[in-house]
Amino acid sequence: MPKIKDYSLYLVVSEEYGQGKTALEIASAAIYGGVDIIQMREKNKTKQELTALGNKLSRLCRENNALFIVNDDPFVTKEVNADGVHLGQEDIKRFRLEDVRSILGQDKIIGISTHSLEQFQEANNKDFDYIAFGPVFPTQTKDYFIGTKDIEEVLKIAKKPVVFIGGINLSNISELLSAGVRNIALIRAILQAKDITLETKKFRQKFNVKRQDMIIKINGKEESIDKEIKLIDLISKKNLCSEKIIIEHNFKIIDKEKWPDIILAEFDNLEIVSFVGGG
Ligand code: TZP
Ligand code: MG
Repeated sequence: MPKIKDYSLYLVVSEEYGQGKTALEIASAAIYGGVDIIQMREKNKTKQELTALGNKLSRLCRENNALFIVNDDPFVTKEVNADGVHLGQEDIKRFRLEDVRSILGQDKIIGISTHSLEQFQEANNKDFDYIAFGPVFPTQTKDYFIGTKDIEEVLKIAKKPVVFIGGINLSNISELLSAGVRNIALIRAILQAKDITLETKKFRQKFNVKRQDMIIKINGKEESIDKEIKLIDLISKKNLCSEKIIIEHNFKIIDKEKWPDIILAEFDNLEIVSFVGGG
């Protein structure tokens, strides 16, 4: 199963473009608006600052069912228990992909930036979990852009999710979507918006597909979880010890043997009671 779902809205957060807002403020406003993935891309922070911020962003994303990716550094990624790392072309000269994989393990996401069809082809044959391709449009971050001419070929040959990036805004996103693009990464179009939540919602609406998650209540609190997830899979995703919990689904206690049969639906009510002890 790909670790990045189709129609992901991916926000790259750098305080330097945030017009005075902190990374945490930006990320929470964007998550509230419907962003699926947050990347911490802070080029001017010390390792200590990155770890402190990374821990907070990691928790925020986990609590809100968003993925959290750390730019540049697999060690910080591991330390803050992020979902993955994003590497640039320069980073893969510093780190061997095999080493990054063994630092992070199979379950974590390793993404890579590519800036040409050749780089894309190379990355496509390696152990990356997603590939960013761009800049597709002019952007202040880079002094060049690739344009949209290679998008068709990229999508045709892609063996993993592709995230398009660079100069994407509400006016040009439709061109990408009609070309078959599924995942979009943004910096300025969201960071420089007055109302980050509202702007994110506008991008989300452009996808014109429902989010692939739904709201259910767990112990009285609303949570966003994967659509049509099985109860048993939710339990393992939450790292709950099945020996030490009792589950009430829509006000009925469910026997453990029945957990694999229950598919959760929007607005379901779950009570998960943990107990300690045992023999
Ligand atoms: N890599 C390719 S383009 C880019 C990066 C990090 C910057 C994208 O920023 P913006 O503001 O969305 O153009
Ligand atoms: Mg980098």
